[in-house]
Amino acid sequence: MRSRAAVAFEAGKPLEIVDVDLDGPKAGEVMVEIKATGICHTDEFTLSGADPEGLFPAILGHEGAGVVVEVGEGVTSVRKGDHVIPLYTPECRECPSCLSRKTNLCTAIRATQGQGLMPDGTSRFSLDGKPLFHYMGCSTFSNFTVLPEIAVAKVREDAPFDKICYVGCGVTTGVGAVINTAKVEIGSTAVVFGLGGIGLNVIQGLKLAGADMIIGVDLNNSKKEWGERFGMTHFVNPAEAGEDIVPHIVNLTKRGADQIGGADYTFDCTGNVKVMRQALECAHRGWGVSVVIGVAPAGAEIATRPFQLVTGRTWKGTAFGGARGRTDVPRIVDWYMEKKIQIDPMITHILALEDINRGFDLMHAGESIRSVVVY
Ligand code: NAD
Ligand code: AHE
Ligand code: ZN
Repeated sequence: MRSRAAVAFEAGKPLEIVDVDLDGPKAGEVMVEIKATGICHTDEFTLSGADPEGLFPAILGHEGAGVVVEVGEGVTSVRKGDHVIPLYTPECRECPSCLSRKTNLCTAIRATQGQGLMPDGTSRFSLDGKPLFHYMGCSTFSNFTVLPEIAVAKVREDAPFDKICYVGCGVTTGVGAVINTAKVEIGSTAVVFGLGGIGLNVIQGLKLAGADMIIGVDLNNSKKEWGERFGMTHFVNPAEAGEDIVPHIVNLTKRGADQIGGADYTFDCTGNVKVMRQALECAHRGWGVSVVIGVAPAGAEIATRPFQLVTGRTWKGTAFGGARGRTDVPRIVDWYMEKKIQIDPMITHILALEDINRGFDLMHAGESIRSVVVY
C-alpha cells in the first residue's frame, strides 16, 4: 500500500513529504494507522546528523498514537481496531533483560532496530523500489507504519490521540525518570536542568512524587512561567546567576545543622555534557543522585572528578524513563485521563504533516514545548 510520509533523505536537510510504499505486516508484526505524532528533540538530533546510529534515507518519528489496521500471522496480544502507542523500547517479557526485572531495556530486537530494520533484517518501507530505513522501530512520521507486536502498547479507546502520542516518549521519559529511575521520595529537593518537553515532565513527576523544593534551570527566561505551571518552586538562569551555577545551587539548597547544600536528585534534560557535570556536582554529598536524560552528540563524553563519586554521589541514566512499555504506558494514559498528570498545556502547536518542518523550526527557536502532527 501507499502511505503519506515525511522522509529524511539527508542529514541536515528538511523532511520531504512523499507517498512511500509500505509492505504489510509479516509474522509477529502489526500495521498501525498513526493518527498523531509528536516531534521530539531526539528526532532533531538524528536529523541533524549528530546521532551515531543515524541512517538515511529514513522515516523518523517515535512519539505516536494510532489504530491497528492489520495483524500478521501469530499476533495474539492486539487485534484490528485496538488503539496503540508505538514503543521504541519494546517489552518482549522473554529476553534476559526483561526477565531480570532490573531494566526496561528489552534486547529482543535492539540490534535490527539500530540498523533501521525490522527484526527479520528487512525494511517494510520503500520508495521507487529502494528501501527506506525505519527509525527507532517506530517511524511515526508516516501515516501508516509496521511494528513488531512487542513494540506496541494497547491503550484505552477514549484517550485522544493528539494528546497521548506524547506518552510515546516525552511524558513517560520525564515522569518515569522520577518515579522509576530516581525513585524520588516525598519531601525531596530536586534540580531540573533544561525545561523543554522532557524537563517539564520531570517537574510534573517530581510534584506527583511529593518533592518539596523543585529548582528549574534554563537559559531561556520564558521557561520560568512554564516550570511554575507544573510545580517548579525556584528558577535559575545560569547566565544571570552572577556566579557559577554549581555553588549557586548548592547555596540555594543549604539546609540542616551542618548547612551542607546540594540536591537529593538532579536531572539533565539538555543533552549538553557540561550541564551533565553541573547536574552531578549539584547533587548532595553522601547521597545525591543525578540522572542523565539528555542525549549527547556523537563523540561527546562526560567528565567529573572521581572525588564527586567517592563522596557518595551517584551518576545514572535513563531511557524511556525506565518504563516497561506494554505494562507502564497504558497506566500513564490512565493517569492522564484521570487528571493525575497534565499533557494538554504542553502541546503548544498542532500541525499538518505538510508543515512538519515548521515543528523543527519552532523547536530551534525555543518557541514550542511540543509540536504534534495530526494526520
Ligand atoms: P527541548 O529542546 O524541548 O528542551 C531543552 C531545554 O534545555 C530548552 O528549554 C533549552 O533552553 C534548555 N537548555 C539548553 N542548554 C542549556 C544549558 N546549557 N543550561 C540550561 N538549560 C539549557 O528538548 P527536550 O525535548 O526536552 O529533550 C531534552 C533532551 O532529552 C534531548 O537531548 C533529547 O534528545 C533527550 N531525550 C532523552 C530521552 C531518553 O529516553 N533518555 C527521551 C526523550 C528525549
Ligand atoms: N542512538 C543514539 C542514542 C539515542 C538514545 O539514547 N536514545 C534513547 C531514547 S531518546 C528518545 O527521545 C534510548 O532509548 N536509548 C536506549 C537505546 O537502546 O537506544 C546513540 O548515541 O547511538
Ligand atoms: Zn523522544
